[in-house]
Amino acid sequence: MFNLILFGPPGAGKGTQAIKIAEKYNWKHVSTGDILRSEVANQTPLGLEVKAVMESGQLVSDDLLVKIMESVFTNSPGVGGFVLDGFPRTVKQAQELAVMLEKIGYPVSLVLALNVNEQELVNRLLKRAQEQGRKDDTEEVITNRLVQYHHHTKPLIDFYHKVGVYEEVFGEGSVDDIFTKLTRVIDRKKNL
Ligand code: B4P
Repeated sequence: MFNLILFGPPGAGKGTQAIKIAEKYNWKHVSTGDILRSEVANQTPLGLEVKAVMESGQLVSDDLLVKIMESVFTNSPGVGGFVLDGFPRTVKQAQELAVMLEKIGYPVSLVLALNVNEQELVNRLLKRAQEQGRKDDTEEVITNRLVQYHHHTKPLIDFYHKVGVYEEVFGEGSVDDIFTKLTRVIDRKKNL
């Protein structure tokens, strides 16, 4: 089983690339952002709990995310690989993920980071705001999401460097060119 974490700041293109990667390798795409947004849209108890947090650009609590991911792994028998998109986002989540993966017997295979400069991230998210009207894509909330990223998520680079699974790809340019670069790294890792 191949466990890929697609990593990067908000707007780096994780969701965009995760869909293509999951399709190419027939792996399961797990976007915690999508899962949470669907809970909000359906007004479930979980959705009502996280709505305000998400709309302010804060991170949802580690405990909730771990529960969501435990249920994903429990309900995915026979899956050949996972593309984790948006999880883990804190060191605590990464530690909990290691415990969950130990239970299924396969560790993280690769953490692939999309490296995009900050002005480009903001431009992309503002453009998405115009196209899709996501509540967390306003200028103020984007700034907060980037602060959260630097504070809580960026330390994972060091965490996964130490594990020996971290690699980076330049995430600017066409979606297809970036996809080609990502699959080159994945194929190299798969064939090790
Ligand atoms: P996410 O849904 O994960 O939001 P994201 O980081 O903005 O998405 P991504 O980087 O995937 O951007 P995308 O590909 O769409 O999280 C939203 C919120 O959920 C968080 O703020 C948090 O509150 C909560 N949450 C989720 N997971 C959590 C966790 N583990 N712990 C705690 N809280 C959690 O790309 C962005 C835009 O760029 C798109 O419009 C796309 O079309 C465009 N784009 C992509 N590639 C491009 C390219 N090469 N060139 C130009 N534009 C490109």
